[in-house]
Amino acid sequence: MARFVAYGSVRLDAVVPAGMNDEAVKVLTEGIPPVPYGTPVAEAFPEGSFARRLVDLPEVAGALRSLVGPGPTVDHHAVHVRDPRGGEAQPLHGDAIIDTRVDAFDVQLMYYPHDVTLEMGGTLSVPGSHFRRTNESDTGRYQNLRGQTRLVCPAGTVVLLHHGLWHGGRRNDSDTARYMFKIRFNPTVRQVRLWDTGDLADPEVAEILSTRFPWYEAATARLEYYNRIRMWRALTGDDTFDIEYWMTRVSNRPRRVAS
Ligand SMILES: O=C(O)CCC(=O)C(=O)O
Ligand SMILES: [Fe+2]
Repeated sequence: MARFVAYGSVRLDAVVPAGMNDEAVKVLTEGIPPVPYGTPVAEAFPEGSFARRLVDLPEVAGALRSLVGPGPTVDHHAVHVRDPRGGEAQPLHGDAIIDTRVDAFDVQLMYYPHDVTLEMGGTLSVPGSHFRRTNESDTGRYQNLRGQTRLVCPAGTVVLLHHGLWHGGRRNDSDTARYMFKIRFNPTVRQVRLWDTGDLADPEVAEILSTRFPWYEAATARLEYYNRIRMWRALTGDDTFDIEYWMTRVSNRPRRVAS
């Protein structure tokens, strides 16, 4: 969970079995019926449907349970195809720049049914960018950022993204269409200690939350650390958690009146 807070995503390689990956392209091409915002998963994806089997896979269900909790609803879902020799990349963007919640977050599931090679237009993302909710056209001006990752993955990979993470489908320079199925989940419970918290006191937590990415500048990176601490406090319910006193410093508002 600390890694998710620092990086803004979690990647589950090849968790979807080959049989389902084989079915996927046909199912995704035919289309998954759209649902209105806020539809419970069980209603959005009927028992036995492809999407339901996908979200019920133990690794996927476990990660979703830890991140958004039980009974999430579907915000929207979409199939994204990067056409062979498509000629263009999608501009870098965050999906939710107006969403500045601290104590709740949405999760975007991205599922890749086939191997994605470097040429195939895998989703580019910028680790640690999810707290920078800048205007979409400002974000889109960046062509490449140090530390960005362009997804190369085996068939059946699922990536779960924080709603603020900067990302974009890359240009597909191969002869094969690249498929990706995305589902955005909204929580319906408070996102507090929903995961296995047995190792909360492990010093590695603070170390992971202090991860530095190559695009960070020395001073403004504190904005990232500060926002991670804020998110970690919300996730754990521990209002005393801090690293290097970053949050303590900026919340120091003495009430005592000098005599
Ligand atoms: O096609 C892609 O890799 C990314 C599409 C996208 O931006 C999204 O699903 O939010
Ligand atoms: Fe997007």
